[in-house]
Amino acid sequence: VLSQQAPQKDSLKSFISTLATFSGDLSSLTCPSFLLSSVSLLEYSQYWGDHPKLFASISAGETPEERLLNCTRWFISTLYGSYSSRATTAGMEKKPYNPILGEQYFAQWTGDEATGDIVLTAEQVSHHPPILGFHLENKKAGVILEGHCGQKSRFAMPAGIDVHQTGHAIVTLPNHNNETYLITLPSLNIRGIVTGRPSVELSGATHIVSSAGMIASIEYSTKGYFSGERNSFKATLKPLDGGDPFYTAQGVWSGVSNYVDLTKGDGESKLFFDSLADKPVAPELKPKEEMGPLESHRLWSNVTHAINTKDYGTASREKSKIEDAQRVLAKARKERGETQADALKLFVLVDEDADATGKAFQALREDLFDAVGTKALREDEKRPHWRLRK
Ligand code: 0T9
Repeated sequence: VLSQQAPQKDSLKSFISTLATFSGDLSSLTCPSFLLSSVSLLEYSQYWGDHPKLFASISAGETPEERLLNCTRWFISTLYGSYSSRATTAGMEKKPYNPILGEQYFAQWTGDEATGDIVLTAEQVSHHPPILGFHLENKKAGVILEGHCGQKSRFAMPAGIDVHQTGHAIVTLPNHNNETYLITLPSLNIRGIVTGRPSVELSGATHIVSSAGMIASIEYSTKGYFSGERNSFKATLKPLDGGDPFYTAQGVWSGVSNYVDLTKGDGESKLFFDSLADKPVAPELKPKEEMGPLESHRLWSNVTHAINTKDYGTASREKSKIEDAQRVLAKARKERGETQADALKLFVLVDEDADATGKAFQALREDLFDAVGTKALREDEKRPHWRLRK
């Protein structure tokens, strides 16, 4: 059903025909104005922290099995914000701003005595191709999450887009002898473009490999294969040495899921996570006047104001100003013989094995390879990583 007004229908039609010649870089897509969002993609990194209690709970597990279960639950809790919240609240997925190189986003969640605070630092670490770096830390609980992500996309018939995420996330627990978890990022499909109401579905799998020698494999189903519902998943937690699974969890990541402790033998199914009851917690941001010129809200504020007042002419002019200034900077950088990484203020580019986290990553990637084969982390992962500057 084409639910849009006539002018929107026209722009939607021509948009869909341009999709057929789509190059693979989503950031270069020109969308009809009703599909323009007024947030920067860099801000999406805040979904990692939107369940602060579950984030803190990762280190609270008494055994490595329990910590892997808590890590899996926390990860499942981030999916609603990341992949479903925009389509749920705004009615559709919209195209965020393509962050500029070195763009910054800071946020914080203030917890209570027991939970501790989370501090989020994010920076656009590459513009060609677009890659964002993120770092979240709860010092009190002893949970660090860091990683980077980019996207590779292709047009998929009929009028959908398949998105593969490059990059990964790593959880480190300093109070558990630096126990480390490598998390692979799910693939997604953008559906509903023809009807003018794009939304995201997850496909494939996420693997969480822990340095304690165990793995959680989360499989997504778009067709309701597991439960007949949208956004279903099924997770199996087991030792890497081929032993029996110790937990399973399944259900709907944007709704209710349950888990079973297989070591108990009673098969009793308990509540795992209820996304409808346990809503995302919005982080605190500093006032815009106190933000630096590279911080997303301040940087894009003219474009945001224009989009929010539906003044799309001004929006596109203001956006071009930012992009033109970027081209000038990129040219000057090239002339000085500098790389993109030289322009970063918060993160640094390091060799994969430059530090303990990098070495842990390499070991976990080998474990993952042995456990599930090549597809989980592809060759494009064998490249330098970004770390928060010390
Ligand atoms: C990292 C996340 C990522 C970013 C977004 C594909 C997408 C950009 C990348 C992968 C976060 O941790 C998780 C969630 C959603 C992903 C976005 C969904 C989406 O549609 C956009 C792309 C760039 C578009 O905006 C395409 C335009 C579309 C709305 C109309 C066809």
